[in-house]
Amino acid sequence: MYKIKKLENGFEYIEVKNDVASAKIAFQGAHIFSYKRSNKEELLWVSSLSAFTLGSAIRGGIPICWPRFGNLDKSLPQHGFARTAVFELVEVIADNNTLTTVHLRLKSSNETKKLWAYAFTLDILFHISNELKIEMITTNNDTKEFLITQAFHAYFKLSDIKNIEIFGLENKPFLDSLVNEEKVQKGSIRINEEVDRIYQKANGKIILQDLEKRLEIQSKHSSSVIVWNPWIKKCSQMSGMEKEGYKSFVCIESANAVDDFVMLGANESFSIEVSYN
Ligand code: TA6
Repeated sequence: MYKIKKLENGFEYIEVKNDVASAKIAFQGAHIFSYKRSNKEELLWVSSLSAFTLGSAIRGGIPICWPRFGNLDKSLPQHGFARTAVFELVEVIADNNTLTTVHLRLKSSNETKKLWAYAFTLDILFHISNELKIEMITTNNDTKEFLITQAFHAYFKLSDIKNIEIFGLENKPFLDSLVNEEKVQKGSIRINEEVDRIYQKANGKIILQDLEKRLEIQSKHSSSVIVWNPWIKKCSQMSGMEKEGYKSFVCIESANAVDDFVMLGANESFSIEVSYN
């Protein structure tokens, strides 16, 4: 079952409910901001100060960074423009009571071409069952090739940042974005300061352990993973962020970033996929 809902300010989203899970997905940015398995807690963190207005990205959930991750390319907004663009609904498929697929699409327009002069189609498919799986498919409808970097910028809800441990990135090289230095991960990851790292060659399973709660993150066609927490100072300076928000989320972002960029020729497509289980 699904319903299209509208906040008083006209902000629209789709609410999905089936026998095993529920989800809320905003048309703006194809931005999922709630996923919950029937017998489990909410997976995604959303700031209580987040805007739900057109033009500003929701602080939390899973923002889609496209056609750029980060701010290396100054010609585009940080994390690209898809997260504030309004997607159209292609279809909702609910073949049975335990899996619902929501298909949203963004096509290039005069507006997007003012920012990025290419013809494209961006399809996002959410498979909502007792796991959450998301596919992001870029199609180059242009006559010229283009480059993309991208990410599922997922904010995971925590008991407390001090309780978590992240496995699966041991011995992986990473770019420490805070000091712009290449380093190598030693052991598992615990967070007790600001962290902003882009792991490379990272295409294995990632485990987020939070006390007895265990989340498995598996991606396809992606070998970059960003781990981010703004900690105290940065958190107090960010838009739509609670002062102590850093205590209750961590971002683990499956991506194509830095050297793991994607070059797409005319009429070619590329799909990145992630599942949370
Ligand atoms: O993914 C980590 C990061 O790139 C950080 O550097 C920080 O800027 C974060 O994203 C949030 O970015 P935003 O543009 O949503 O404020």
